[in-house]
Parts: sequence; C-alpha cells; structure tokens
Amino acid sequence: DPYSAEPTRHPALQINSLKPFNAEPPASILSDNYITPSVIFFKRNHLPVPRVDPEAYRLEIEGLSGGVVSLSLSELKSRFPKHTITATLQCAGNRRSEMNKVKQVKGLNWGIAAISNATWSGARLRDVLLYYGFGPEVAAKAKHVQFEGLDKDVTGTAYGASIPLNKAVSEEGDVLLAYEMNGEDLPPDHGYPVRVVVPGVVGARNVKWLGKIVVSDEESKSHWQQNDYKGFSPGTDWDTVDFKSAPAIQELPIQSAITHPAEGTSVDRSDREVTVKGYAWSGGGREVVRVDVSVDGGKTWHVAKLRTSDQGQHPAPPPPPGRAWAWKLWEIDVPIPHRAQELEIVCKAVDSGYNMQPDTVAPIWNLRGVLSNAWHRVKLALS
Ligand code: MTE
Ligand code: MO
Repeated sequence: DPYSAEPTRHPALQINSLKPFNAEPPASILSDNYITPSVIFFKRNHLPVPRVDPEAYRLEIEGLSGGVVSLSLSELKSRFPKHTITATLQCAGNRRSEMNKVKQVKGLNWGIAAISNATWSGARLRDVLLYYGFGPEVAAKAKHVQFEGLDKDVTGTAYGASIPLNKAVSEEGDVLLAYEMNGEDLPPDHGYPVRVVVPGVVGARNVKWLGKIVVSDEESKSHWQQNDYKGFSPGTDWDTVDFKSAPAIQELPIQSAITHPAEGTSVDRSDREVTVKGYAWSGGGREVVRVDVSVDGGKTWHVAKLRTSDQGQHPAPPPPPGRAWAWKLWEIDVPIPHRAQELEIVCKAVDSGYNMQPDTVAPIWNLRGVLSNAWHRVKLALS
C-alpha cells in the first residue's frame, strides 16, 4: 500500500478523500484563529505523502548558467537569509460543492474551508536563483519556473507545476522556499522538508516536498499545469473542452464566505441581532478593502469590521501595496428585520482593484468546478 506511511491527522478534520488524503476544517472553527493552526490547515494531496530524510534531502536546480545545482537542507537554511510572510493558501476547488448543486462537476466536493492562513519562513526563491547564476542571459530566454514534488504516482510521475518567471524573481513577489510553517518545521502533510509558497497564487502551484526547480522557456508539462486547474465557459462540456485553449490558473479572484452562523441552525428572534463572521481574501496581492453583509438576501447591506490578527493581538501593519498575501477575518452584528420569516445571510467582498464577487453561481459554473466565488449565502430559521 503506497499509503502505509501517511502521517496521523487531527480528528476534527472533515475528510473529503482518504487516499490520497484531502480534508478541510469545520467552517465553524476556521475563523476562530487569524493564523490557522497547522493541524487543522486544509490538506490537499494528489498522491501519497513521501517521507523524506532531511539528511539525504537534495534540492536540484536546472536551467541556470552554471549547470545543475544540488543543494542540501542545511545549505538552504544557512546560505540564505530567512524571510517570513503570512500568506493564505486557497485550493482552486474551494466551494466546489456550490457549483455541484447547479450542475455536476468533476472533483473533490469541497465546502468553504479549502482555504487557510499561516506564517511561512524560508529562503527567498529570488535569492537562491540569483546566487546560482540567474542573470540577464537566462532571463532573455526563460519565461517560467517549474517545480517538481518528491511525491510520485504508480508510474513514477511526480506532482508538478510552474509559475511565471517574473513572479519567481521579482523582489515584490515574496516567493519562498519555505521550511517552516507557523514557526515549526513543515508538517509532513504540508511538504516537509521544503515547499514553495507562491503568495497570491492558487494552491496548486505551491508545490510541496519540493525536489526540483527548472528555469525554462516552457510551462511545466505536468497534468496539473496542462490539463487541469483551468477555467472554462459554463457552455463547455467534457465532449468539447480543449485544455490548450485556456491559460493555467495563477492569481485567484476575490473570495469571501460566512463561517458563522452555520447553515441550518436557527436564531432566536428575541436576540434582536445576529452575529455574522467569515473570511475574505483576494489573489495577486490585492488587499480586501471591504466586506458587505446582508441578512435579507441582498436587499439591504451592512459593512463588516475587518480583522488582521488573532484576538487580543495588535492588528498587523498594513501590507505594502500589491503584497496583501493574507486573508482578513470579518465580523458584524446585524439587526434582525422586524417582520422576517427567515434570514438569508449573504456576504460579498471588494478588493483594492474594486473587483467584486458575482452574485450567483450559474454564470461562473465550469466543468471542473474551479474558481467558485459567488456571494456566499446561508439560510437560517428564526425561532
Ligand atoms: N504539491 C505536491 N507535491 N503534491 C500535491 O498533491 N497539491 C497542491 C499543492 N501542492 C500538491 C502540492 C494543491 S492542489 C494545493 S491546493 C496545495 O498544495 C494544498 O496545500 P496544503 O495541503 O498545504 O494545504
Ligand atoms: Mo488545489
């Protein structure tokens, strides 16, 4: 069994698939912490978790002027300054279950919690590439940086993905070869001993158990770069889809969802107010500037209070423009309308580019169920 060496996992996780392991935390606890504890951080594995000996570990780098580089874990840690960022990771399939309700899609049936926020520490990818000979000569030809994991399928094919060269080498890109998550060694599920963290970019490019980096004129040839994680028209079906016709997802669109109260619960009318909580995040380093909340299905709106740290801690300093990698948690007490029979709670976020979420799912439906970011709605009974 290729899955015989899987790590133990937190019992609170809601399992989507066991082999490979895919799970999300209960939505109700996701917004309890600004920094998601690693044990409940969502886990998305395509293959068995590889067990890597840190002493034997080598990171290979190809495509630079000096030939192939082979770097040990201690070299990575000692040769390059340690850089720390707080960044949210979101799977392209987050909220896929809402697309499934419109019309069936292919993929894991994620709820609203295939997204989490952590601090990540490691070497800047930029520093590593420059150190080993990245310069104008390489830059003139290369367009992409490819990553390969140490996790392999039965045919020996590794997980792989790539990102645009600019994102990888720019000073503002903040791409890390991370060896710590929330101040500790990366857990096995999150890529021990080294993963790429590409802040602002879809989870799929944040390659775990990183074995190889290739600076190239081409994107990764992997299935996950070429024939998956792409968006299509609602009119495209499996008979007509041409994966070559769409670009690979990199930056993600504006997103928000309600974590509290939970669907199907009821609210006591005599409380007069209902407390609503959730998260909001946008890709590409675009900062969430506002979250609007309605309890009457979108007829009237209220502006939520945004939070950038854990309760009791000082708010985080505002990020430099274009480098807002972390989510915002939000909260608001909304008066219960007098003659309401039920509550339909709705949230929608706005980012620094004034991008907003679409109001319904159907017009953004796509056969893979990715990029699901319509207004999130939760219906509650009043008692
Ligand atoms: N890297 C490797 N090597 N293997 C994988 O299966 N899954 C990707 C990405 N990196 C994956 C990977 C996907 S689709 C996502 S959403 C994120 O890892 C999930 O990261 P997490 O498990 O740390 O939350
Ligand atoms: Mo993903």
